[in-house]
Amino acid sequence: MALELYLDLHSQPCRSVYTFAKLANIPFEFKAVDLASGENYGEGFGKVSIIRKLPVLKDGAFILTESTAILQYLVQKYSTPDHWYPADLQKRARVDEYLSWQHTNIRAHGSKVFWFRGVLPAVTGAQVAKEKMDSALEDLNMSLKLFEEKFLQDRPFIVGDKISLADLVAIVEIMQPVATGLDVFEGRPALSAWRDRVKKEIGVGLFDEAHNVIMNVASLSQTFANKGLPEALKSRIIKMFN
Ligand SMILES: N[C@@H](CCC(=O)N[C@@H](CS)C(=O)NCC(=O)O)C(=O)O
Repeated sequence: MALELYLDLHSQPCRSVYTFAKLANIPFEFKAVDLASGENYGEGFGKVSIIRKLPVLKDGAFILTESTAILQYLVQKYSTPDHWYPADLQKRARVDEYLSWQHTNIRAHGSKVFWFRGVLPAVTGAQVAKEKMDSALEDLNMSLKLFEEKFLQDRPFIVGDKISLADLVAIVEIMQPVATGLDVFEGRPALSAWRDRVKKEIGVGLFDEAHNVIMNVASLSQTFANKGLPEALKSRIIKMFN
């Protein structure tokens, strides 16, 4: 039975899992879950995961949540090329270090900027207050600075000469605020050069395929503007907004 991946490609962790599964030629069934309509809060998805977040992997009766755990599961189950998640203790630890750091840094900050610039104005009919927006952008800039200075330094990729899961997860996250028209690469030549290398390794076709829906942020905003936010998401988003 083919592996099932429950995904919505508007989500960064879903895009990481999707892109990696495609790159590694892992056969899977794409189980689309529409986060914008709150499908993850429905009865059907509740049987798959009570956490109600994507992505989710289902391998027979085995269900796994958390994108980084899913990526590590795929690497091990399909014995993918070593560079993705090196067997070398310290190189692997570098990948793990980034995968642990990103959740509350680039991913969280990029996501906030995405909501503030790309979605909330359409939903609420108002721009996010300047000081809130400035603070969100400052957090994102700080994360990107740390990414360059601590994780990338002068190496082609995070662990050295070869692309790993860490680079894949990082580029996908960095594209989230970029989808709102924010050029985070401007004035960052090292980050731009790294992005080009990562994109080349992934393949421009697959990269664009994975990012198509998020690049169409106007359509997502319109969906929310027409239908409102799913109830369960609304309170959390409003907290972020206020
Ligand atoms: N740490 C989790 C985060 C999962 C997550 O937050 N997924 C979001 C999409 S990016 C989601 O499903 N949100 C639905 C909701 O909260 O209603 C991972 O890496 O998989």
